[in-house]
Amino acid sequence: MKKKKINNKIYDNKIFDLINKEYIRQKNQINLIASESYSSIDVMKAQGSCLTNKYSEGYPNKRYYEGCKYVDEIEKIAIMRAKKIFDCDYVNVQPHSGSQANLAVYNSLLNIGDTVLSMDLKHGGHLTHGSIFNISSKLYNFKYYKLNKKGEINYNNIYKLSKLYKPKMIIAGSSSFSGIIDWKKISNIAKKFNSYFFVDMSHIAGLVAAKIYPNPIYFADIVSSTTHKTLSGPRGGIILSKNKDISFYNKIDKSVFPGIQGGPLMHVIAAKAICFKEAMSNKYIIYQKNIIKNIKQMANIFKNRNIKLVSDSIESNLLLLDLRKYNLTGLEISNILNNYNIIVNKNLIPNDKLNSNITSGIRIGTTSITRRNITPKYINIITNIICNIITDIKYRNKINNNFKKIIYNICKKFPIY
Ligand code: DSN
Repeated sequence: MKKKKINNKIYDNKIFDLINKEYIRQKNQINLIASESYSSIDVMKAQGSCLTNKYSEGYPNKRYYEGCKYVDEIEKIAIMRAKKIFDCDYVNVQPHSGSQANLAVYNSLLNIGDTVLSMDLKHGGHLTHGSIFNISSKLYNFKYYKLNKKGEINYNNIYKLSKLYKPKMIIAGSSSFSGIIDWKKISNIAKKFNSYFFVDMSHIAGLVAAKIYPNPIYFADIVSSTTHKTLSGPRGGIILSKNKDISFYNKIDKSVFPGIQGGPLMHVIAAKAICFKEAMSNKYIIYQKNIIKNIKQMANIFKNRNIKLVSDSIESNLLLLDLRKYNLTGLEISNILNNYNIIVNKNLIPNDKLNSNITSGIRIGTTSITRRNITPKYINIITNIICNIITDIKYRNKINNNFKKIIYNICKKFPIY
């Protein structure tokens, strides 16, 4: 980036140089982190706009500040578009993140100490679903369900645990589960035991928007999501619901603001609105379909090369590899792949004996490579390179420059913007 001299203004070369380096990193690396994507230029423009200057505590037409005429319009449009793509009648677009959205949900429907049943973190759950490291487990009494040996959700286990603990809330939604979650089954269990059914659909929201993954809104009392994973919008959160009464919706609004947040990030809400509009296009639907096509293609290659998947059911944006057979940890292989400019994250696998800093698995997602339109021919090449590195120690001990060059050329061929 050229250094500009702007009179009387402080120009922060250091930070802008680092931003530029990060852009070059994103351009020149194959990103397989399942929870990331590339937002559009328009989404980024909105996030870098003057809206960041505006305080607008409250909700459209009920603000604590003057000067909210335009931000009111923006928030109303964001809500209207989200209602349309997710077919719901309530949306709160203010949560600053998925974690904030989830905390707001708990804060609105639970009392401190209430019992909540969620998926075990090691089996694909999320930190904010009651991990012992997260405030949620300090505020509420979390119990956990697990996957079975085939990596499937064990609905009988959910039933039994619900019978035993009578949770006030059951949570579904996962960070590393690759199959289809049967929302109806869990919803029926929740109804039987008079529990709220809460779905965190962060990973699959783009697939749901494109109508290629079942929409949990028809079964859950309340749904949260991030807007930056498969949805490919700005970093942020939303809360959705359908067929509830106004007092239920008011409770959620109050829980977000003033319950756990102050002023909304209007620049991010504008970016969310733009992302929702993008999500209505045919191009977006094709993009989401290709995410699944590409992950299935990768899964088949791993299977053919005898690399173990935690679950054979691949119906979303991601898969999880079990590396124990190679005497490799997730930490080791993610570091080595990083040296080849292939970016993945180490990930716990069910009943992992290693801790979350080391892990026995890696998670691989196709949201980003699909966003840059990498075609099946090159997905095949990338996946086989990963397989070679996992299965052959010589590629781990010494970087193979030919592989590295291939990765570099694929990145050049498929620009991120
Ligand atoms: N940390 C995110 C993920 O990678 O799945 C979830 O918030």
